Amino acid sequence: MQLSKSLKRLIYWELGIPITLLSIGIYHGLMQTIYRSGAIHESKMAGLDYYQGLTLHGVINAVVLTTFFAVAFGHATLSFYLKREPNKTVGWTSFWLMTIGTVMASWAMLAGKASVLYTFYPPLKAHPLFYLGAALLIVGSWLPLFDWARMYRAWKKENPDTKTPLAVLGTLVNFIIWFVCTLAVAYEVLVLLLPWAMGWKTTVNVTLARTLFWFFGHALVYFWLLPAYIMFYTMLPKLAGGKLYSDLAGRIALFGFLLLSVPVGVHHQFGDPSITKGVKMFQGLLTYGVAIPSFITAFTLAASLEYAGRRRGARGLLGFFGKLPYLDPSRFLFAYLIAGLFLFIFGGVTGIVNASYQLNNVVHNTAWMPGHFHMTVAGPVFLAIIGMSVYLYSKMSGKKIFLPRINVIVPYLWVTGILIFSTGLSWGGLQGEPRRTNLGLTYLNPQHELYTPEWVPTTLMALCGGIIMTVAAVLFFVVFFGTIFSKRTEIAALELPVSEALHDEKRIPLFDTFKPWLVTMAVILVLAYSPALFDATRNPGKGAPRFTPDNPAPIEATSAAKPAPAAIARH
Ligand code: HEM
Ligand SMILES: [Cu+2]
Repeated sequence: MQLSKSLKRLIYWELGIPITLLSIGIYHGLMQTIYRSGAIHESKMAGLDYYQGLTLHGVINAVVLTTFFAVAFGHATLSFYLKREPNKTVGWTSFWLMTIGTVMASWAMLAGKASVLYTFYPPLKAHPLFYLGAALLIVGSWLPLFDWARMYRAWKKENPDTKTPLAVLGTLVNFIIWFVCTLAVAYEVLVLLLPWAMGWKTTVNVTLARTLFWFFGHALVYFWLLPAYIMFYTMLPKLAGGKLYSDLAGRIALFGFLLLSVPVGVHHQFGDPSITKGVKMFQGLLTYGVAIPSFITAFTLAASLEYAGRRRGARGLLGFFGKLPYLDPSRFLFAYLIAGLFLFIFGGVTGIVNASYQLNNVVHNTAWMPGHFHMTVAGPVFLAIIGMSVYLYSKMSGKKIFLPRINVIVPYLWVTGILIFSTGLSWGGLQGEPRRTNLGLTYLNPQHELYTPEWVPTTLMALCGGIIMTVAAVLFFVVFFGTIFSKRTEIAALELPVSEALHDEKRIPLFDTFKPWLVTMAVILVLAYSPALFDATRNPGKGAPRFTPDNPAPIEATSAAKPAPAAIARH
């Protein structure tokens, strides 16, 4: 399909900006493994301190990259499947809001005025421009949904009896989840944090802020994942040389995510004393509910891959694994997707541990956590994002992939790195190694009284994995920018691999409409979140102290010459 120049340019920028910023994110990832291993005993390097770097790492990799990509990918899938283009004014307005927001927040982080990590929990306080930037990024990412909904309704009118293409359904579900969950964080940022950061309000209800953050924060995880799921369902079977085992399974899974992505955020607050245990229990159970669409996906994809392998001549129970196109440079997207899926097995298993109300106590705030989520967000999500970015760019620009053989091994190198890295972190976590800590200053400094030799092998392992991941990322940058700077040699067109369904069930109206699902979603949300918000407001604990925008220490502490709670709260 041919796209207009304006839309092409929009998608290129939305892919190119975050991948350029990613270089900062990756650099800090490597630095964190170095600081933590005790190879250096410094609080800062190249003018950026540990928490500044960790904030940049989390915000760029997990928020900026994923949001820009989801919007770009949404434009591509809707245009491709509905055979019409989004409104360019809306598209560019959204782009500029997101870009200006990113520039504002990046300035605050690089200037050292927003070292609050990507969760920005009070009483850690950032410069007002950080909060404003985050709000603009979010509002910018909302706009396309309204335009896509308009495109979808127009398409539906012309095709009342055709099933909505799965990729379109997935994109709409994803952005509905995103819209609903970001309402809470927009409220947190604009009503609670910004006035407090400006010095207009004396305090913030910390528990309420955290509860609103996690209303958003778990759904954010699905916002990261759904573009990858769309690729798994609609592209992977085709790339493997087969068909999607069941189209209906994909629809059921997507609506399952719509219902269950948001009302589970309290599972990040099992340790928060203000929230009562009934609420934690209920949301903990709902969390296990999310396992249902996840398992539907796992079985459907496994069956689709088996079908592909058998078509390619595989025999025996598991012979199909040997027949898939792992190293075919012309189908490199398969490599990115399958490598991510493989990591996701471990990401899912470790996630079940986190979701358990009881076991969570063992791993909470330890290195186990980054061990887990580098196998999810830095696993299937990240690999799908970078693989699809270079794929889309190459197709839409008509430029051949630069170094195609290197490109196809990048995902496997990344997986090798992550497996070593995450094993180190998870192992350390089980021995109490904390996350969000520059261990080299104390626990991994032999000169320090807190020196903890048990964490030497675990952090060294994470360092080795981190080096391999960095090499993979650098190779990816070479491929991506090499492709951008090469000459056009082919016809430029937006083309996506499209999987046919093996079982193309007839259209069931319930799975082709949003209304009943949205109503059910609202009911579950009210049930799960009214008691949580009630707890957070009735029983808030101590509020965050008052700050002025220019000083990271609270006013009371400065006047009484006490250490800043902000510095303590990080640890
Ligand atoms: C070379 C690649 C990477 C390395 C070596 C790396 C390393 C690390 C390490 C060691 C931490 C934990 C630091 C601490 O808790 O003290 C961390 C945190 C984190 N990483 Fe990565 N990472 C890499 C890539 C990525 C990617 C691609 C993503 C997401 C797409 C990502 C997302 C995150 C997030 C969200 C955190 C949590 C930040 C926080 O606790 O506030 N990382 N990373
Ligand atoms: Cu969660």
